[in-house]
Amino acid sequence: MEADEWEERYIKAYDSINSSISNVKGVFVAYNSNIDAIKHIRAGDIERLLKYLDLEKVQEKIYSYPRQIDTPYDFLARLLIAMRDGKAAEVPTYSTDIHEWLTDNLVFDKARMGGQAGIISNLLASMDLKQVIVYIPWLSREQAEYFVESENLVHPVIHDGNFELVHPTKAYNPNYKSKVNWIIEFPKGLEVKFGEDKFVVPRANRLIISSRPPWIRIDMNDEIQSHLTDLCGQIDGAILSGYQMIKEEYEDGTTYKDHVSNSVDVIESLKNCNPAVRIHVEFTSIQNKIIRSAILNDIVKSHVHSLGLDTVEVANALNVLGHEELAYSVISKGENAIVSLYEGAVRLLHELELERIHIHSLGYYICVASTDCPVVPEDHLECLLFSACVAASKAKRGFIRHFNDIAHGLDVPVSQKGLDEIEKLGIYLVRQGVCSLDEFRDGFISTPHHNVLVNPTKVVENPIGTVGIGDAISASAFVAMLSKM
Ligand code: 8BR
Ligand code: GLC
Repeated sequence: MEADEWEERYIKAYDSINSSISNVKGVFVAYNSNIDAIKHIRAGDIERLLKYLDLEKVQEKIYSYPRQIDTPYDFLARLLIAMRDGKAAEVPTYSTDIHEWLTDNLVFDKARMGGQAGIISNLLASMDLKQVIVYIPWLSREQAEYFVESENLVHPVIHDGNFELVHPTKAYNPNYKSKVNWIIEFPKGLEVKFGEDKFVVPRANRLIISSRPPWIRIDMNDEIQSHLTDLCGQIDGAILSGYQMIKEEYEDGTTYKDHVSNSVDVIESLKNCNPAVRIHVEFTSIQNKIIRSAILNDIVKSHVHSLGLDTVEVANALNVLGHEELAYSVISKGENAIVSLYEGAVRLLHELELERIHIHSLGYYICVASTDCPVVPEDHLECLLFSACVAASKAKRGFIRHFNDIAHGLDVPVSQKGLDEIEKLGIYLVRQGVCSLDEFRDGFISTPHHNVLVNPTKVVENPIGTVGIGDAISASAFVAMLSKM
């Protein structure tokens, strides 16, 4: 299909979801929210920071590739790597020193809602969904103020022994502190001088320094958990994220196994009283392979219906599931990376016993759905196009405050690069005898084992920001799907 035919389909998809979205009764969202301190890197910023540091030590750190941030050297090394490659990265820090150093030396431009669950619940509430029930285990007073003021956004609390749903600003615990992450956004084309070296940033992207204070726990208050079944009639689906924060061992003697099992209990209680409920997990970058494997094998596999992730995360997932070669080929810049991505998606769908897996990349999405997925492929494709429209609107204007704001994404043209990429996958699938080129160009392919949906997206030339777009894509496609069930 040509770009102009896709444009027409985009308009149809937007109209279609606009009229079906009110079918969704409600969505439950947990666990992670934090405050994002956002800094946009401008010309001269890096050179200024480097003035305070020993260049040779920074270079050594670039070679050793720090996996956690303890010092300004670790920070500069990971920032220079991310900028040089134009790649997104998220690196944890366990001390508050780096926060203080950044506050003194870099100064943030603005503070925003951060964390996948925080970003997603604000987006869905702003999309005028009937009810968004968000649960954050460490909701502090300051954090609560970052939730949009909207009547459809509520948080469970126990008041005088009664289970109630109230706005997050009425549900916080005054004893809790806030988790602050640093988001360093860098623009495409920025020239960076590093000693004798010079490079130009190839793609706008961001580095996240994720603070991991010791009190962070991915678990649910027992009393609230015992009332989860009260929500059964009020929700069609749940979006869960934040599992990357699970640690191998805790100071109180518990281990990741306790937290994994609590997470599974929550999922099972949500499903028990309403078997039609759908569970989506938003995957992310997880440095620790034991935790990454536990999330996939013990939480996602056989408990969860839907998984959302980007291409690097697909490679990471394949890697811990024993498909190292395929993982490598997904992130290689080779001609056939998109073919490997598709093969990887198929493997993840079947091995993790999912109903759908939605992969977003710059320029196209691939979604593989099981044959018993309750949404027909034609409708499912509309959900993906709708989510690309959400992404384009967010990249272009930086915010979505009402459902109608999503329509701004329609003005962004379909990516020619994306169309060229997916054509490579089409040729491969035709060669394999999976479908004809015409069928592929229609965007959905049915096979006896699964259905495949592939679409080009709308890419904003100079995005206002990139943080949270992946969350917006996955969440909006998932709720659009709920609206079509
Ligand atoms: P993650 O944050 O999970 O990596 O997801 C980011 C997603 O945002 C990408 O997969 C891509 O689809 C989308 N995106 C980015 Br990055 N820049 C964009 C842009 N300029 N226009 C539209 N979508 C974009
Ligand atoms: C991760 C980060 C958070 C950021 C979010 C955006 O959850 O920890 O800081 O807001 O990703 O996707």
